[in-house]
Amino acid sequence: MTQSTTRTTNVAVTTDFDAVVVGAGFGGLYMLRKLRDELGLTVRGFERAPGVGGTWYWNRYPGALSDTETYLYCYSFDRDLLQDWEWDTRYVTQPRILSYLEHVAARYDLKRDFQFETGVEAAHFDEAAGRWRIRTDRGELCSAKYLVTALGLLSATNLPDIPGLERFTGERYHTGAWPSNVSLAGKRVGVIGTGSTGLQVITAIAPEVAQLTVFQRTAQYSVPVGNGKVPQAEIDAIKRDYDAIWARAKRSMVAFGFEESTVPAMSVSEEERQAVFQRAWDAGGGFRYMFGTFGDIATNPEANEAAAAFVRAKIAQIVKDPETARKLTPRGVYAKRPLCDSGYYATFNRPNVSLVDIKENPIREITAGGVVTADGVEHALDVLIFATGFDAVDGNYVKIDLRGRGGRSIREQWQRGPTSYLGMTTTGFPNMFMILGPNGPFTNLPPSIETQVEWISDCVKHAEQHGAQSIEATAEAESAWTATCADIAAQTLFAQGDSWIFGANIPGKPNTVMFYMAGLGAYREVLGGVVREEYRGFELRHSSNVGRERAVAAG
Ligand code: FAD
Ligand code: NA7
Repeated sequence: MTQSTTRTTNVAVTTDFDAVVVGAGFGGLYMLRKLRDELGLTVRGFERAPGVGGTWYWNRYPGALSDTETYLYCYSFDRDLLQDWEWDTRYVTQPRILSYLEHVAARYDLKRDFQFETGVEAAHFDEAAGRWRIRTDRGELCSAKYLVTALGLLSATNLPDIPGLERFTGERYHTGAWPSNVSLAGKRVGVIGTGSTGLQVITAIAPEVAQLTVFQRTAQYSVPVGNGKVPQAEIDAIKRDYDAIWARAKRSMVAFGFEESTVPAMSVSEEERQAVFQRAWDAGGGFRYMFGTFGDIATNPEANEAAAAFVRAKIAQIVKDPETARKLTPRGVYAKRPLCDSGYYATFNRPNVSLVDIKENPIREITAGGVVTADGVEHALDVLIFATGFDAVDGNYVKIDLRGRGGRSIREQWQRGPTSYLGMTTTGFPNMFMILGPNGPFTNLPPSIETQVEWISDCVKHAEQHGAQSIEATAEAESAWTATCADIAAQTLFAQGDSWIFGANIPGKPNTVMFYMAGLGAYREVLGGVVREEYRGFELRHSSNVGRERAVAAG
């Protein structure tokens, strides 16, 4: 396949590849391996970070932990890799996940084709040539027939625009871009944000800091994560049964490994309901609590309220100060990404931890020495931590000057909210594939990433076998997929949850569906059907522009 290098009259070097992959997290690493080692393409990877890992490179904050159980927070594509990976805790911390991904990169010799510390700044589709013209932030130019973006769906950090932010003279960090050498011991620390990340960092640092002030905008429902050592016999049993475990996970809805309930919450007695919630609380895991207890917590308001009330009662039991307990108690629907923690609510019983409810008492400004709230109090701080999340899903896309046919930019394409066909392609952007693009599955992500990488690889193979210059989703297919995702989401309570899942966390961002919520099993069936129907919803074009093959329109 093609690879050439030419020096132009400018300083830039132009290099032509079959494919460019952007991002070196779970998605980009596996994609590069598939395209290079299985399809035999010439591939160049670009990654802004100095190393591999993606999420697990950037999120080095204390307490960073996957809340998918260890045995399913990994790749399944290589049985030997699965057997060789040694782990011993139910959940896996950031340093372990990072070393796992570094091991993967070394094992398959992936780093030699990645260029690190290099951001992709622009990618334009050249219609005449049927190639992507790519520019990096080092001023390099290259071209590729295929562009695969594995930019991460929780990767573009969200730093809120709070008055005075730049005046703060202490240390300031965002959890999603955490440096390696931070010491918080003995310092006065403030944390803004109480999402999944906030809960983790707050719980982890409370014992070591002098004073911790938590600025909470919305109280959260959270259950224990239940981390701890896993007995060797259990690990051995998992490794023996791995094929069946992965097959089940890939057929399931959220792919977290537990048995998903189909029992309606209100079909059992109050006593039985409480016992089911208690068992899930004891076992640990936010997704287990939402999807393993009853089948309708995320869809039926009455069931949802029962699950929420159980957590509220736990907060009342755990938190000693009634005023703090009141502030920590969520009142609304239980419909954000389900959270779990390692003792979050109990952390507020510590004498060095205080809670400021910034809905009742908003942040007025940030000063050189701390945070001033509406009541006029200045909370003096040495360190201010933003655990304020991400511009999720499309955040990294709209930062790139990404242009498809007719020079249309992705920002124009998605001005009313990001859309896709199958979570991986968008019409007018030929030969471009997104890993975890908008309206992909809402699950434990590595199995969804693997599903998409394998599907993309097959799709590229199909286009190559047909001698196509390009393959592209039709507008009809994309509209139909968007409508399907919206219909499914409308049957859930998530739209009421005001979170990144619908883009509701970023001021001014259109509030739209960003996930396919019918689960991984259903998603895989859809993908299989598309392939069986000769890539239904895609159009192949050939260089002469004659003999365009139009696949059967999406149904
Ligand atoms: P990422 O790992 O986000 O990698 C994307 C990479 O693309 C980044 O390294 C970024 O630097 C790079 N990039 C972006 N734009 C450019 C550009 N223009 N040029 C060059 N490089 C670029 N998922 C779960 O399933 N279970 C969990 O328990 C879980 N816990 C999480 C905890 C935290 C704190 C966070 C932030 C996320 C968590 N996730 C979890 C989601 C997690 O992001 C995914 O599981 C997975 O790691 C995503 O992999 P990825 O390769 O798609 O993207
Ligand atoms: P989240 O879940 O988006 O949480 C962000 C938190 O920051 C949340 O408590 C927000 O409050 C708060 N926030 C956001 N903007 C502001 C402003 N302007 N002022 C005060 N507080 C603010 O991000 P996470 O990093 O915790 O988790 C994201 C995902 O990554 C998570 O689901 C896992 O999948 C991993 P709000 O609730 O919006 O009122």
